Amino acid sequence: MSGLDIKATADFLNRAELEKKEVTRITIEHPELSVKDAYKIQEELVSLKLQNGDRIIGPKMGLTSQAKMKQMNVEEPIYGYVFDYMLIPDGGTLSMRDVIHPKVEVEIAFIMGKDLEGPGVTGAQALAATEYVIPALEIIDSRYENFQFTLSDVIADNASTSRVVFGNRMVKPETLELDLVGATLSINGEIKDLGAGAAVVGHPANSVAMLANMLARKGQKVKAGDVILTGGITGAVLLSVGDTVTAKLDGLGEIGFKVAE
Ligand code: 0L1
Ligand code: MG
Repeated sequence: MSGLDIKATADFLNRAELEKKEVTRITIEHPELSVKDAYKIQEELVSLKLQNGDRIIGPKMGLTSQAKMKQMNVEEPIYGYVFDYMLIPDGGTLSMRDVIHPKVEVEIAFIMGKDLEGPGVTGAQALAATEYVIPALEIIDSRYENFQFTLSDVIADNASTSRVVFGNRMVKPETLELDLVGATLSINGEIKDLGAGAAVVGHPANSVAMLANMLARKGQKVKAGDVILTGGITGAVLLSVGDTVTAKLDGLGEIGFKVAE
């Protein structure tokens, strides 16, 4: 790739996140940035965080809805990583000082009981390797100006991952029809969006299978103990100071957080 320094770009994006400062997207200066090189930048960014002592909670899948895939003109979702410093307890507070222009979406997270190694992993195999499912709220926060990016930009930026609220109620996956799980996303008591598990590539377990198959391309796997965000059931809604966010999911319960200065 002409003239783009992978390590320097990862450092640039990591600083933007740490300093809560929006930056010009990479592809303005480097329109040639490929998906493959974007994942190399993401890998460097993950290494920087690990060197800093941050711990991976698990991978996350993004762009898993028909709407987001169409908007980005892609046929495959993307992945990034959730770190321990990103966790907000259920009922806790997101400080606007820690983020740039956050949005929230409702998701189902999978807690893996067994390793899952691609290629060729199916949704049924992913489900069989899952110990529990839990409700989640993902707060995405692109580091790019105006939340605008190309596919390569957003991959390099760790798929906009910023904060996560996990519910404490763990449910065995076989007790629910996860594609039929309905969810609402309310802000200050008003429903802003709703959806069903099927919004996530037909079934949230398909998302985990796709993740295993994508990781296999670089010799990696989904690991027992990983907590995986499978993708948005609802659309992502912009947050403001003073918001009280609540998600209700059929059979998984209610979770939420507040947004403060
Ligand atoms: O979790 C997601 O689906 C976000 C993926 C990146 C795209 C975005 O920031 O909307
Ligand atoms: Mg998400």
